[in-house]
Amino acid sequence: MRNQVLAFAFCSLICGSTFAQQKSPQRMLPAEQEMTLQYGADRLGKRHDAAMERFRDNRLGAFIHWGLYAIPGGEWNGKVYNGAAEWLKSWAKVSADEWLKLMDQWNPEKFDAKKWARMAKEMGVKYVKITTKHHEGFCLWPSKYTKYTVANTPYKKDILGELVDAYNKEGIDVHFYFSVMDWSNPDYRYDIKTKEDEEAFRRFLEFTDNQLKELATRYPTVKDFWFDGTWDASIKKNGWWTAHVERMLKELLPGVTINSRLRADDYGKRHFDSNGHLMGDYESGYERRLPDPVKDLKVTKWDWEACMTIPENQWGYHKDWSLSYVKNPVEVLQRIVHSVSMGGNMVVNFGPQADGDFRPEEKVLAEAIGRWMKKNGECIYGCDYAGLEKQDWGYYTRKGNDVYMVVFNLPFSKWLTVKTPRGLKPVEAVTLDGQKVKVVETTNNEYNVAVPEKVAGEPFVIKLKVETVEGAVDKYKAALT
Ligand code: H79
Repeated sequence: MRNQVLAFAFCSLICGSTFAQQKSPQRMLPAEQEMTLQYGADRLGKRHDAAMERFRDNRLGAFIHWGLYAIPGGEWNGKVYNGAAEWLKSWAKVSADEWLKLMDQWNPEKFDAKKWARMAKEMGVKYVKITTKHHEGFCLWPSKYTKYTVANTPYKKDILGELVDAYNKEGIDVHFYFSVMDWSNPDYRYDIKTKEDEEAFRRFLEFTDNQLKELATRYPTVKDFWFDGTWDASIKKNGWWTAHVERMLKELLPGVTINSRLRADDYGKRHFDSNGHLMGDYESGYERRLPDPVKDLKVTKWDWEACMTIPENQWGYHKDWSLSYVKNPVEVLQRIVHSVSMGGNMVVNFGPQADGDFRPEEKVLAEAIGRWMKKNGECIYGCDYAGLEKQDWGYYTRKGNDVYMVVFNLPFSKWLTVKTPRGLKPVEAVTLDGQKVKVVETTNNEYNVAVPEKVAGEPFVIKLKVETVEGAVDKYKAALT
């Protein structure tokens, strides 16, 4: 201890103020003081290649959580657990052997990949993220590296393969969810404390590499890998491996996108490296929550994707949704629009039943979202952060000179306030069903946009054509000085 204190005092003397910064790798350092990292971000700023543009323009996706957990649906030995259904093995303290016996009951007789793909198409999602393997370790594809796969169930068939084909035929991109943490593999470690742990975990990482290579080569149309279960100390101590996986997949599948959650750097810093730069291609930390539309505008600097459940916290099928609040279609829409308004994507989760069908509540929700997207999808697909100050009536999204006002709250005044940055002027406003809407300038860079005469009893959209005025001065602000 005394030596450490001395070392600290000595280092403080010679390094001066930079020492404090270097000691804390969490902090964003000025460029000239950045630490050298072998496994940090390999790029600064957003990717702009065609595959990434497509990822971004898609904007709306669906998550599918389907695994053995769908069979008990949150209930074990007569007790219903309200924790996430896909974590039931953990809540009910079931051994891996006992849990994996559920494979004998895996026989989803109503499963029809084409129906799933049609449902996604009708909902207006442009991509689907499928759990190839969740924490339990059960694989939806016939992996040759483990016996815990669909091939060894009464159903036998390659579910993942059927889904990839069916979604692709509908023009829907397929993304693979993959949990690194694997409760079925005895070589998995939560931490590395002994030589034996080190050896076991090395075998585990090799097994994981093999499964990932297998997925990439069996299903080469996959567009994205979304990693989960990467928070344990064992993985944080092996940041090199997460960088290696990103590189390996990108070599096998040019254009593939990878989420930040996979990554840890040389110091075990996750998502953002020790210099504060995003690792992977997009930030994936917004799970069941969203950035604040006023305070968190920093997120518009990078790509990001949020995901959310329909009840409070159920990803896999749970038999009793009455145990928590279930979002209605407008609440789901609001989260979709909120994400796009801040330059992000939104993925809405579905947890299919063990029989291969979707629960009625999910079908109703998918249809409602689909109906709205058919009318209003123009304000979602290919849209981005608009750069206008948030107003209480709803959200802005933007595509070039089209600014979309997505109205969720009708003001008593019947006017929607719009404040534009200096030099940006609205020239025309129309609803998406073609009604012309009045715009009145109330003061410099502030406008009142009329609530259209006919509005349906649901969120509606006004398209504001804007024009950039060269050399404009902010007269109002100037007058204050
Ligand atoms: O697949 C869905 C969830 O099952 C998974 N991600 C989504 C997409 C997920 N599982 N857990 N989490 C997300 C959050 C992590 C919680 C943890 Fe813990 C905190 C892991 C370790 C500490 C809770 C407490 C679980 C174990 C201890």
